[in-house]
Amino acid sequence: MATLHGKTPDLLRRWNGPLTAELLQSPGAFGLGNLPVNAQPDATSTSICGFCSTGCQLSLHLSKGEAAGLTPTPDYPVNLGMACPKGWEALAVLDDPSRATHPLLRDDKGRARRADWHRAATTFRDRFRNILQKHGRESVAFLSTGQIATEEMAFLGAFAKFGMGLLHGDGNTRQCMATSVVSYKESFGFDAPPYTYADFEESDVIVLVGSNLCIAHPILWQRVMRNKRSPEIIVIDPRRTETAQAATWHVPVRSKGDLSLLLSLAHCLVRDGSLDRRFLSEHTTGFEEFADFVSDYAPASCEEATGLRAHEIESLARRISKPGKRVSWWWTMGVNQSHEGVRTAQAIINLALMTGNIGKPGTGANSITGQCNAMGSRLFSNTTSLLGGHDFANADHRRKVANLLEIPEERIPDRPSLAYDQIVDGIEQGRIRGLWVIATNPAHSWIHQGRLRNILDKLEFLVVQDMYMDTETARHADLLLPAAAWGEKAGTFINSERRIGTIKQVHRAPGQALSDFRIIQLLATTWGCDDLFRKWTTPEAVFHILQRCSAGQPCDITGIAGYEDLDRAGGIQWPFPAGGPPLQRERRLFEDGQFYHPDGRARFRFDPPGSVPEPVCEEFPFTLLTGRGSSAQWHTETRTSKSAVLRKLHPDALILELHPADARLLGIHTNDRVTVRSRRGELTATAFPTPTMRRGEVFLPMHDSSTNRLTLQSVDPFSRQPAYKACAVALKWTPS
Ligand SMILES: Nc1nc2c(c(=O)[nH]1)N[C@H]1C(S)=C(S)[C@@H](COP(=O)(O)OP(=O)(O)OC[C@H]3O[C@@H](n4cnc5c(=O)[nH]c(N)nc54)[C@H](O)[C@@H]3O)O[C@H]1N2
Ligand SMILES: Nc1nc2c(c(=O)[nH]1)N[C@H]1C(S)=C(S)[C@@H](COP(=O)(O)OP(=O)(O)OC[C@H]3O[C@@H](n4cnc5c(=O)[nH]c(N)nc54)[C@H](O)[C@@H]3O)O[C@H]1N2
Ligand code: SF4
Ligand SMILES: [Mo]
Repeated sequence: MATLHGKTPDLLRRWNGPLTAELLQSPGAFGLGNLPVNAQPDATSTSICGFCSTGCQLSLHLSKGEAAGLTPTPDYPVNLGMACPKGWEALAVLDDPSRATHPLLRDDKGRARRADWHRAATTFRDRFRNILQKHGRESVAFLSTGQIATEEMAFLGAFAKFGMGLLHGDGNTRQCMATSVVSYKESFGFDAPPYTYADFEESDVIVLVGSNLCIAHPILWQRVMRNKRSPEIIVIDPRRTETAQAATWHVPVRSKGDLSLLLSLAHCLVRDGSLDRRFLSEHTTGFEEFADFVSDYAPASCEEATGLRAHEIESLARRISKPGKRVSWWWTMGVNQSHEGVRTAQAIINLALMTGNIGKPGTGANSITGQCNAMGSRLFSNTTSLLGGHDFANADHRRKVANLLEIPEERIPDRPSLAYDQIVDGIEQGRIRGLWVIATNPAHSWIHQGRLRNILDKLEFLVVQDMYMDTETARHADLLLPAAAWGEKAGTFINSERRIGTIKQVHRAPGQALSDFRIIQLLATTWGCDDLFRKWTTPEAVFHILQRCSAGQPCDITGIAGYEDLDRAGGIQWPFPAGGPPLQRERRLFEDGQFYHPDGRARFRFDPPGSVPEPVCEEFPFTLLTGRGSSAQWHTETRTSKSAVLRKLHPDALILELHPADARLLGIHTNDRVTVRSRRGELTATAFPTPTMRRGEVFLPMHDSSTNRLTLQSVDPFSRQPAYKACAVALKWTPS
């Protein structure tokens, strides 16, 4: 509460209490709410970066209470003074004419008109309530995100499910992390990435599967570079990516050949007896069945599926099982975004278990998250799991959380939400008629986007809550709620290694934009359920509520005193229970070999590989891979396109990468225009023939809004995560 800028304490007290539409109309309300009240003029503040899940800390240099510049924090245990271009440009993207500054409400003629918050909140209430009354609680859904503060996503999920009474809400983490969540839950008994970043530095063999670290997590690559053990760095990726080129060995697996490859590696380990027998017998169940199952996967029989020679598979098997060597496995979207993502991720976990490479320095079966707060959304968004990693379907869990929150138990739904793709189907079939989208841009990022865009227009009422007013999704909105962005609000994020860190308000939100926290508070008050959220007054108050919800769970964080404690400690990794061991800066899980299943043992989970949902054929002879294009581009580019510096760091054109031999056959040269067509749509791109591609495979970055016109909606059956990285396309040279 340092600088109140002359406002009366009384107004501040009111501001910290429940937010009402009336209060928002009081003079000066926005001035006060959007001033950086926790920032001392001419001082330095800190925030965790709001782009990727690495979770670098940035030091924000303040002038008159607002950030005038930033530098990466030298002694933060994650980034050690480093940042990638997006982090350096984090402030630059905040000031832009396309920021949403006022609520916008579509009138009868389809024109978006400015509205005040009172009108916006009452319209939200009346329109959604109307739909719910007519069509029942399953007729309205929300789509949340991994890119707002934990306290905001918890408030959102709690208001939507306990206050509005909705049953269905999912988030963009489904596009990204659902596979890891399900694989960890099944294998370990809880969604628990086991590692700490120091493991990158302490490993002898680092295996990256479907992970382009140099582009997607550049500061984690810097951590790899600090490894003094001369590690072998193996990249398993169909493309010879920037990371593969910098590695010691690239394994150019055929796209979606991973499961066969990983099972074949397991076959070799069983055959050669390269196993940690003691670990297997003391800490796992199901190994014997698995050993039996992999007997069919001799390298010679996996050549076709993997696109690799048997001797390459044998060589890889030897490298990952050298006695006494610390092997760490890391995976990202090349694994998760697949029709068989869960079993592929579990095939990695199985290899780590077989070789005892878990719970020790430099080891682990490690899923790297993507968005700045993907881990926060996995534990606290109240979408697929109940607050704190609890289970909606478990009556004891519902009772526990209801007691902690002091709300009636029957407010908590007794089943989990439909998944994202099922919500989309529900809209298409007319069962879902109202949708609230927060901090995600599905009209660009969702798979088979043409279908999605048509479906959005079928909705009776679409509310979009975003920091910009012109995103592909915002353009379809009936009501746009203007959100303050990273830098304009407080809260916490949880990074890939489970480290919780704070974000702070150091910039004034434009116009009448409010933090997501304040928007939800206003909507809850207007809805008339603010009684349920009496104690949810500030982000830090909510943090304490969530700590209580975590008590006794694997993610117990009851030992954290508060935000200041997090800042003092350099972030704190979960778990950190009250009364537990003293804090250490770097901590990994499973050091005692105890997993979270009731018997304390990890499970072997496996299935045979299936066929890809859309195989290539004569008409569509190429497999399209998609992914990150450069370290300067973030997803749908609503933010990164606003920085002149970042725009200079990648090509303007949409680049299609393809193998030179394929290009030659089609008469395509560098910089030629090429039409790329799938069964669902087409686009035009600029050709870049490059030997980094495999024959028969082509690559497009996901940052262009046309890429997902081509992709095929298909999902992993266990996680319902979309398979963005393989569909069949045709190429045609096109005159420019
Ligand atoms: N600059 C930047 N950084 C980001 C993001 C961003 O948009 N821009 N997004 C963040 C988010 S949310 C995420 S989830 C992460 C994603 O981080 P990554 O997963 O590392 O990024 P991608 O490029 O999507 O996919 C990684 C690799 O998977 C490979 N791949 C495709 N198919 C297969 C396959 O069948 N097998 C294997 N083994 N590999 C395959 C692709 O060739 C690609 O190189 O990045 C985060 N960081
Ligand atoms: N083809 C293909 N498609 C993909 C992928 C792929 O590899 N290939 N990857 C998938 C993955 S892993 C992911 S994570 C998704 C990402 O997909 P999206 O989540 O749709 O992408 P973003 O551009 O990050 O969208 C975030 C939105 O939130 C807004 N925003 C930013 N900060 C705030 C805030 O504080 N409050 C509010 N209210 N709004 C805010 C931004 O302006 C933006 O509109 O894309 C997926 N789509
Ligand atoms: S690596 Fe990720 S967290 Fe670090 S500065 Fe870059 S975008 Fe931000
Ligand atoms: Mo992601």
